[in-house]
Amino acid sequence: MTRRTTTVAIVGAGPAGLVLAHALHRAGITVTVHERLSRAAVESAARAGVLEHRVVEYLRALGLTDRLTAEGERHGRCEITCLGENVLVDYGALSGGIRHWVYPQQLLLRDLIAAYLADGGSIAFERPVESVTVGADGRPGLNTADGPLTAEYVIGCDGAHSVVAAAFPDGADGPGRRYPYDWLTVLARISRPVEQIRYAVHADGFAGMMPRTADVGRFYLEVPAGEDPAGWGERRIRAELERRLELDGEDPALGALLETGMLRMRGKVARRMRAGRLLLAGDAAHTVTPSGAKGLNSAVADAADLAAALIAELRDGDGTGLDGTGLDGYERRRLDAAWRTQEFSEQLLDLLHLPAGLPPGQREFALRLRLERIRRIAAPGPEGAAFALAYAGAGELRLPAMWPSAQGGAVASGATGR
Ligand code: RFL
Repeated sequence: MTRRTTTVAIVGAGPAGLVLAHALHRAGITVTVHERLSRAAVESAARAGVLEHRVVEYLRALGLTDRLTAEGERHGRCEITCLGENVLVDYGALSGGIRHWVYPQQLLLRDLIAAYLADGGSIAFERPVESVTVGADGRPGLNTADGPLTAEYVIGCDGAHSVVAAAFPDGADGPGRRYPYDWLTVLARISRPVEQIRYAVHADGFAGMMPRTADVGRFYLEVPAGEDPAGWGERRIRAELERRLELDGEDPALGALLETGMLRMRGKVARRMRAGRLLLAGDAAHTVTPSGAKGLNSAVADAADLAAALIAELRDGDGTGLDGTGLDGYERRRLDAAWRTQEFSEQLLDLLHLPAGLPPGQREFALRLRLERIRRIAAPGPEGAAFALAYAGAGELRLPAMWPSAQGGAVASGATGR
């Protein structure tokens, strides 16, 4: 059997893997992408839907936003309800015009896959990577049903249970937190689009309503950690959502519940994102709760940084990067960014949930304190601006130096550094 080789072997065709594959392929680097699932499965799993400003600008520079900007919606306001008060956070205005795009993750993946294949790239769907190896010469490889493949670099974009992370000689595992609550997740048909994200801070637990498409919304309900979904029938879910979110005639009416699930709430950051020629990006290195809509966005930010660094390394042999932006600094840059993201998400979680086990008689006090913080982030001033910039994803992701729009100096991490 002939020995199969490639330059960069990417494991996983999620947001991180596909964005990385695009950028490397456009730079003329030989890439292979292995994905465990079928193309149909990748293109149909409904997960995230809120894209940061800087992520969309990056995708735009890669020419990947035609459908996104035609079919997606711009959002610059959210509302937080607490103790009967509905506080509008106009983060688009507070940040000086930085807003989100709402576009479901599965549609983005569909677009990325179609564009990559049209560019001459190929993806091995239904080809799980069974194991990752490192030869005596330090050269990595992987094994699939098609046999072994060796590469210059193997990149783990394979999500929270990464086989690439598992192959790090000293492990990649880092500290994590299991939150004292879970989120019941609901995808529901709605009578009209969700105009803006609504977070409800409530004595009986948080609830959230997020936009997705014109007739589908994403809903969240806080439940105790480890809650059995069997106890949550459709009637109970509807009643709790309507009560906690204070849905009235002005809001979208809840139609059929299309999908319900239980999200075990965890945050985790790997200790390492690189071991020699093995590297990690996205959920393979860090998982964050959906509270601030950062998971997909962080995955793309990792991929953008790694693409620029790998292109510099492979084309110019520049691992250090004259300006400190090379492959050698990838792990440090992205672990720092992952911790900034965790910290942002943790602050938001703390705002949205009451402390675990708080007796009912003390909940109003805790809610009133939260209302104070909500009003502060909604008000013009340094705190409102800082929240708005971090929330909407201000700044720029790094384009490879060779990209036409990167001329004049790439920006490593932008204003918020996440
Ligand atoms: P992914 O998307 O998990 O992709 C990893 C891919 O790797 C494949 N794979 C393998 N392939 C080959 N061989 C193996 N051995 C493999 N093992 C795994 C998998 O099949 C998969 O296709 O990781 P990536 O690229 O790092 O992207 C991460 C994001 O998908 C994730 O962070 C977000 O979905 C999180 N998230 C949200 N993020 C946001 O930014 N905004 C949101 O509003 C948001 N909402 C959400 C979310 C995640 C959710 N769930 C289900 C966890 C809402 C939900 C409900």
